[in-house]
Amino acid sequence: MQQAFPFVDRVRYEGPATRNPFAFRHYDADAVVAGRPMRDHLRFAACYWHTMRNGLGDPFGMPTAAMPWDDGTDSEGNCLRRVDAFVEFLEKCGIDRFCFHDRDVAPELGTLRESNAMLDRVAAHLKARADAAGKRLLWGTACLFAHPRYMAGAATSPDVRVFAHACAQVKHAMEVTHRLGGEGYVFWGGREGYSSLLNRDMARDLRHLARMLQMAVDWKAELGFKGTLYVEPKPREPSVHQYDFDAATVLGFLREHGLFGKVTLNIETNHATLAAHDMEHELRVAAAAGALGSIDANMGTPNCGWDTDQYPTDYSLATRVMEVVLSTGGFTTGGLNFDAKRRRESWSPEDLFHGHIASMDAFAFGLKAAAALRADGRLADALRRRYAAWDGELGQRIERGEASFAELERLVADERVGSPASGMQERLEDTWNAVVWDARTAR
Ligand code: XLS
Ligand code: NI
Ligand code: NI
Repeated sequence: MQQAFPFVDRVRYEGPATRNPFAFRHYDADAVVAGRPMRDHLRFAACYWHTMRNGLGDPFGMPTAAMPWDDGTDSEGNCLRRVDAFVEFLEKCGIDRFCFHDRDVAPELGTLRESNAMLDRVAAHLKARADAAGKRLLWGTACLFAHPRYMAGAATSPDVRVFAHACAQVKHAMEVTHRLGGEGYVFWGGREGYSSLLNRDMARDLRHLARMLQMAVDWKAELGFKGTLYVEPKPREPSVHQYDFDAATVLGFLREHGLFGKVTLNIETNHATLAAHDMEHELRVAAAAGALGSIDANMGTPNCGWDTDQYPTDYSLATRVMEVVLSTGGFTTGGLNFDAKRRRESWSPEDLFHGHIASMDAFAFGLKAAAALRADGRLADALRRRYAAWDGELGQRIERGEASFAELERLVADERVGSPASGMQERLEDTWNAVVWDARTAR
């Protein structure tokens, strides 16, 4: 078989001093950090859509990416070759997992039945190749946003036949995910939103979205699929407003419709920043609800205002993400999926490796730094001290719901309640720097 990436054999760990651009400086898959091998903490996945299917076109320019293994057609032979190239990429880059949309793997044909049949054949090849290479499916999903029928949404389309088609497509995508041993299934509501409220009934749209998710929960049980169902929030783009705006919005929606606990969250960095949140905010909202399922790891350019899906190469960002992940006890079925693409100018196949290598190293650094912050303990101590009074008798009575306004009024009416202790934000930031950056040579 002709290789798609003949310029590299296998990316290996060479340590922080290496000058080899095809080596890891921090990601040492089997090295143990905080009690577990790095690969088990990080659970890296590459995505099929950006890695194999993104030609790097933009709204103003043609695709630029060189993909010598791909003849640009929808033929079955071409789909099968792409599978081979993808698995070769995973093996050479040392990435254990992957994610896909149904339509990344095989094209949309005349009818759903025809599309399903071809997807089944290509997916069988993908399963055989992935199994042989020991690669696992982190999650699958259905593309419910590219075809013109989905222009006004899928589950929230005003057209009931479109809703029905979307459900049928999800049914099959879940089946394929199950067949491939997928650990999860994602709903990203690409166009589940609106561009104008003049032509949309928002309350009805939301009920329809809940109906689709409930049918997915039912189908999961019927299939015997044990993976996790995730919703991936995003506030806008391509729609003006998307119903899955952010983590808090989705959690409220799930609770309202009896889906909480059955569906959890997949949080993406660039979607967080589009919602004017830090990634850490989104992760903490999800974690507080016990719903931090998985992460789409990328980053954006906040002053650009678009889902630029850049590779998450920022050490500081990766550290803050891993701090939250470690605080929840780590991923179970989820992982770090690189929902990221190269810049349009980084068109060569080599750049696919550099994007992933830089991101894997950033997260390996982030993992070590987050573990060091936890071991150091000063930040956690400061937080504990700040809330210490809540552990006293009064605080505990309030938290248990045993206090009333009248009682609290009696308590403070004659007291001069002044300022709380200093928040010491700058000192905490300095401690963070000391542990993450100053100690970096030790790692
Ligand atoms: C797009 C989303 C998409 C989902 C999968 O912005 O991030 O790529 O992750 O449908
Ligand atoms: Ni995503
Ligand atoms: Ni995205």
